[in-house]
Amino acid sequence: MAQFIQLVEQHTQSINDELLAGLTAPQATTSPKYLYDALGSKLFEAICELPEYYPTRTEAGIFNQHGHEMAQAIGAGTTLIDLGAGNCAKAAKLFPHLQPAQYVAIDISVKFLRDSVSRLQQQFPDIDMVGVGMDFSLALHLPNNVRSEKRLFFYPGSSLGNFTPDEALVFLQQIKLACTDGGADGGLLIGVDLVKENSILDAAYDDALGVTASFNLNLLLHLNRLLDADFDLREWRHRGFFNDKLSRIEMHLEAASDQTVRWPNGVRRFERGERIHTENSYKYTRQSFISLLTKAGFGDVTTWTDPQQWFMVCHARAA
Ligand code: AVJ
Repeated sequence: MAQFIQLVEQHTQSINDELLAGLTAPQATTSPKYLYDALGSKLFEAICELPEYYPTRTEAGIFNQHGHEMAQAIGAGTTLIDLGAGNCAKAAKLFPHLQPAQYVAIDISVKFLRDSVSRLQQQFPDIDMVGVGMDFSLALHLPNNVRSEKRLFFYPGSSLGNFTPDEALVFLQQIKLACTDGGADGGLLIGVDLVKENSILDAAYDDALGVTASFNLNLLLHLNRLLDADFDLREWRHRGFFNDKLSRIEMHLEAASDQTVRWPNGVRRFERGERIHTENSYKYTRQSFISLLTKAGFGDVTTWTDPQQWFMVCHARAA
């Protein structure tokens, strides 16, 4: 049986404070982590199937094409630490190549993760598995049953893009520290979405079927539940586009009418056209990302990409 550890669930009070501060700021914002309630995680899985959303498919192609080389660079017997494991499918595909000694799946969406890990454990009964429910964006403190030898942090999907480049640097520095604390031979295997033609980026975050719109709007359902608020979803529109000055996708929810949203300890008036900024997704060039890794203290970087160079997978050593 896979072990499951639930680390410090964020207190209701601090969730409320964080949301209140964000929603009542002149430019309203919410952290992208609130996109992932149980339904949000499912909608994100659906996004990954969309024709316009190239990252998942392109990254999978890179792993299929180069998984063997990656395994050669990394070596067997790692402690594979999956950051934002979700349905654990990406890591599971690497198991035959990597043959990890232990698989540690970390995700904020606790119920979803619990189901994924127990299903995976049945499929791979011989791999020691640990599920950890935690918000690793706050701090990367791992439970002590996580092996310290040969830690390989696996951060696919270009999720690092949710951080600003400054925050990303701090986060990579934390990974680098967690690689080297105790054990040796640590490293990082990370997926990075690359800068490309604007129209391709725009479509990937505003698909014709409207799944990304649903994913974004579902945040309001989640807020209604968390805060006991009264957001009316029909009065909001999805916006998703590439901001090329800042090299990032921005997602917003835009008020379709003047309205007032209320919850027990707060109220916010929105004018028609006013937006809640719900997510950023930064895009890198190969060079800008390698220099970020180097600044964070990683070395010996190997990169793999697809023929169109839309996406990149990097391995780097903490040494
Ligand atoms: C999970 C953060 C990698 O930025 O592409 C997908 C989230 N948002 N469509 C991304 C997302 C809208 C995704 N990450």
